[in-house]
Amino acid sequence: MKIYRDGLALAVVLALVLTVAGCTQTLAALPGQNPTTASGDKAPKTYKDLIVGYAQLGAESEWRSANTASVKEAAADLGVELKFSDAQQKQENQIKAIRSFIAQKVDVIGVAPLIETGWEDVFKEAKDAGIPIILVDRRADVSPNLYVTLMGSDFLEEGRKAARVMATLTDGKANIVELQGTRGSAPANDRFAGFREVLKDYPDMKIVDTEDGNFTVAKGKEVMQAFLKAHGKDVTAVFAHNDDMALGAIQAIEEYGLKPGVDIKIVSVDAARGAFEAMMAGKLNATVECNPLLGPQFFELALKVVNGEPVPKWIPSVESQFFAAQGADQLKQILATRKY
Ligand code: GYE
Repeated sequence: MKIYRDGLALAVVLALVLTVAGCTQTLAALPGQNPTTASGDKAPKTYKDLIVGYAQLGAESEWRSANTASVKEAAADLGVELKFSDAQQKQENQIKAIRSFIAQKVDVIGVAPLIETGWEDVFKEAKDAGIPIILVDRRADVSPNLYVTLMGSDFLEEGRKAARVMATLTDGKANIVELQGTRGSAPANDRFAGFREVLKDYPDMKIVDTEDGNFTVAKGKEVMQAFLKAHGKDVTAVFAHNDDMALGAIQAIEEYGLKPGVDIKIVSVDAARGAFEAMMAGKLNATVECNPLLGPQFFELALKVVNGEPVPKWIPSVESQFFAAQGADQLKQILATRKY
């Protein structure tokens, strides 16, 4: 019995140690950083001492504009010196921006990686220069020691939520077309997978077509037009990986002569202003929230990191979901409290 108990205690201690080691990381080991304050020989840095580079991926959606605004506003409020770059949805531009931040010897680099792959080399260059990388919004497929933390949403869960909402809206029977976000991006990969995970429980919900709509209104519309041309009135539901593509799809459905939200049920992700307006007009049925207002939290983390404080390896955003069925009055009230 005692052996069992001791063994159990050891296992618990080990598990705790492993959890802490796996979830948090101090940056004390990175070269070129302010040493820990514990030694007392250097005052901790403040926001006013910070120079931060932010490699934004583009301006493709309402979500992205809100994210950029949040980062810029927070930097101005806190007095952080921000070097901001917009890569216009091109990975090579993002890589160039990171290299230029390294050359300028910024304290921390924030990156919202366009796609998951292709970051290993440039992240290593940052690490060699002693500059910590914080991933904002999207994951990058790199060894975990090449970034300090990831802050952002659980995209898999967003995909699951969208499927559950769709099941309710369609009584578990639907011919779905899917507008995917940018191919190879973490949110597109995970929303795709999470949606299918839940659909396994609904044999009468079928995905009849799926295409990349690059998270934009224009591409969402174009792809939806092609879906309608190929499948016509067989389409009964749309899952759009973001609101902007759903708005494009709504235009295509109306031009085709059908009623979005009625003839074809539509569920998207983000919960941006445009989605609320479409829900109030009864054209969009539901949207799963994905929070872009990451600026204040990003700089808080950046400051902790340069001061050698431990931070969790992933900081998930807290999110909700909204439905046309809540009614225009309630949606209007909610919208009045939102920043995006
Ligand atoms: O859902 C979409 C944007 O990465 C979470 O990117 C973000 C996604 C968001 O373009 O609208």
